[in-house]
Amino acid sequence: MTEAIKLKAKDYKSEVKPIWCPGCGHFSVLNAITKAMAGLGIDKDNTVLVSGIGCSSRLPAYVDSYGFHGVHGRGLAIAQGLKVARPELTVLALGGDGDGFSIGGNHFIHACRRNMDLTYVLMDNEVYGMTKGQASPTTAADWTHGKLTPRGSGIRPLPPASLALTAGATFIARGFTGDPNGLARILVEAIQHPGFAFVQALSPCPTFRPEQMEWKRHVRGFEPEETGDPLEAARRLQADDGMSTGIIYRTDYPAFRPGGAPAGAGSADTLHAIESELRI
Ligand SMILES: Cc1ncc(C[n+]2csc(CCOP(=O)(O)OP(=O)(O)O)c2C)c(N)n1
Ligand code: SF4
Repeated sequence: MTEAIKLKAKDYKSEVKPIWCPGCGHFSVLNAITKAMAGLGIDKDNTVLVSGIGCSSRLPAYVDSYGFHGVHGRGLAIAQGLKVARPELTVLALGGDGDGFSIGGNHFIHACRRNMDLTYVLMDNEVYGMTKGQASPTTAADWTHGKLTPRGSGIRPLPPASLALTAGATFIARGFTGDPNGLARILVEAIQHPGFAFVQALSPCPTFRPEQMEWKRHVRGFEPEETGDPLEAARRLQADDGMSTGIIYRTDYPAFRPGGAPAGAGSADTLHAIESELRI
């Protein structure tokens, strides 16, 4: 019998060279994903990376597995359809904060509550990079940028992890591209989680948000790291400035299967309690 050859992270990279700007955080997300795939010994032939549109959404082309570079904001819709049709596949959906929370926001909410067994990586740089620096749903209200938002958008940013918690995601984590090993560790756990795993990767855009290069001075680990209590997770997120990293919340809840309510599916009471705790 021949022994399976253990692949290294570099073996999961395709021959297509990324065209991201020098210093873009998305390079580190690519490294973390390929490290996680190698760590788990993931079978390339049974793995699909699905994305929308944006600089971040180019990532599937750079991984040597199956991929689908989809339509703007529709990565999660495609990924969930794929998982229904081929439940045996490992499915990762990826994209930016513009892709996932503007045009794709509705899909995100329903993906959280549907709890299909897949991983969603939000590469969050708080800007539309590909289209030259418009404010996104995670951009601070007072961020000014040239002629596009000379006085800021004036709109409060969405909190990704809190939104995921309220909508019912069963695994929620935040990583930082300045710590690709930490991000890879989170991704290993996310991919193994039997439900919808949401990973927010803080991924600076040096071209349109050069000030984000300072994030490395502000990120820190969540203390204590993880809870399975949604109200405790809500309290911690409420007190957090968005710069704490690690696994925030993980719970067991039956993953979606087509054809009816899963055994153990509960009521909306918990989600309502989280919502009032977070006041969003
Ligand atoms: C239907 C549609 N609307 C708008 C666009 C233009 N568009 C392309 S990428 C993008 C936003 C990308 O930002 P984000 O998802 O945050 O990714 P980043 O480029 O920052 O990695 C927009 C608005 C489009 N391609 N299709
Ligand atoms: S514009 Fe920003 S997000 Fe896009 S590749 Fe350049 S640094 Fe990365």
